[in-house]
Amino acid sequence: TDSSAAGLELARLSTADDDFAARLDALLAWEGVSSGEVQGRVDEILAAVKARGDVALIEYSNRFDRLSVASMAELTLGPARLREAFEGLPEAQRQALSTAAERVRRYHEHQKPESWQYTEADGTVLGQQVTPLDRAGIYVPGGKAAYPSSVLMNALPAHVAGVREIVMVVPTPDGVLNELVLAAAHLAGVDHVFTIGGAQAVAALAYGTETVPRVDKIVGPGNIYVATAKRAVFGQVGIDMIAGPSEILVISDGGTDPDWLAMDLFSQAEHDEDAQAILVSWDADHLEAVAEAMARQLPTMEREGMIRASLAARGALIQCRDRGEAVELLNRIAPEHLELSVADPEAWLPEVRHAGAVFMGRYTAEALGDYCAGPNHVLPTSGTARFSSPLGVYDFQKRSSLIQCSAEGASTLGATASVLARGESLTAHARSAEYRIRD
Ligand code: HSO
Ligand code: ZN
Repeated sequence: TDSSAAGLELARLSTADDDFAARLDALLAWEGVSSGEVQGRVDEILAAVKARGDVALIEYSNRFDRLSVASMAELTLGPARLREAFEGLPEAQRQALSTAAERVRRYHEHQKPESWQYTEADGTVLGQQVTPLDRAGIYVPGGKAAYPSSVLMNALPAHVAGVREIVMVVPTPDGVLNELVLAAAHLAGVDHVFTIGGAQAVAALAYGTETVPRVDKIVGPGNIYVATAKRAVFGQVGIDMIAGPSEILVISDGGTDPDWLAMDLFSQAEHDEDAQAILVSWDADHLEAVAEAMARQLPTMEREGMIRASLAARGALIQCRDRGEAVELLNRIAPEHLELSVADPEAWLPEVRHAGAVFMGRYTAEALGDYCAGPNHVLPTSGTARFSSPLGVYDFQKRSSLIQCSAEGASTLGATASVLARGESLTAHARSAEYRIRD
């Protein structure tokens, strides 16, 4: 790490350096593996909840969240309690949360895929029918990591998809409820909430207990125990992607206010000490100005320590030669968030091949997308935008293929199927097809 502007510990890279490729690799490296010890403890918790249900759930919740409950009723919140949380909020928060929910809902309505059918020349109808999951489970972390915005982002796509029942789990360390989280659950169509967390909550959702209904898919972020538990129950239920630390890549053409860019980078860095904030520009003076703005603004940040730590560990300012190199870099990085802080973002778009979300132009701060613009903020991290997409309505649906043969279709297809079946020596297949051949 090099010091740039005084008091700012932040790596400086240049594509002109001989060791650039190696330094970039080191910067981007992220290993999200859990230790054998965590694995062992998670396996034990999963097995206990599977075997003993509610009793185990209550024991673990009392132990890990320092509670003293005797029944699942004390760990259950119904729709009335969620509504009450919403109604008890100050007017400004109620308004903001409602606006965000409305925008996010509308965006996801656009994502709804249509079922389709077409008819072959022989009269056979073929198609695809889209159906929602019966039940989805939303994991919401407890304490400081509990983001009401994430409740909206995880639950609303499920709601829009038509999921019949949305179950939310959220741990309440020391019994403290987060009213904003409950209010967001109310707006997002969550049916019931259990105040449980950790691997035991994942187990309850995956296997079901006397009280907690078994779900078909578990989504939502969590700590290493939650992530490990989700990996372990995958197959029994569906899971969303396991997210790594949040990242942003900002590309600036030099025309954006350095203070704005400094704050955009900070907004990612303040999430977590492993979060990553990278700025790329071909304008050296501009990079200097942003570094200066960062050094100047840092002491005004409530999370100064966190920001410093993540910038020092994983942040960088990268000087490139030109726009073409910036495009190459962005596709190499495949960032979760890409801010195109440039005059003509539309012109860049055709060249953006890998990015979770693209924030186009100087006015489009990631923070707006994090809360309320409309698109989902659950995005592929750590370069997985190469092969995956934001959380969406499609994650709460599945597709069934449809075939309805006409008599003529069965006859002509029967001939083809028969030949292929005999080639595989599967006689029943062949004869099943052949019965339907008309002579
Ligand atoms: N940037 C985060 C989302 C978030 N930001 C929630 C604030 N609250 C995930 O990409
Ligand atoms: Zn954020």
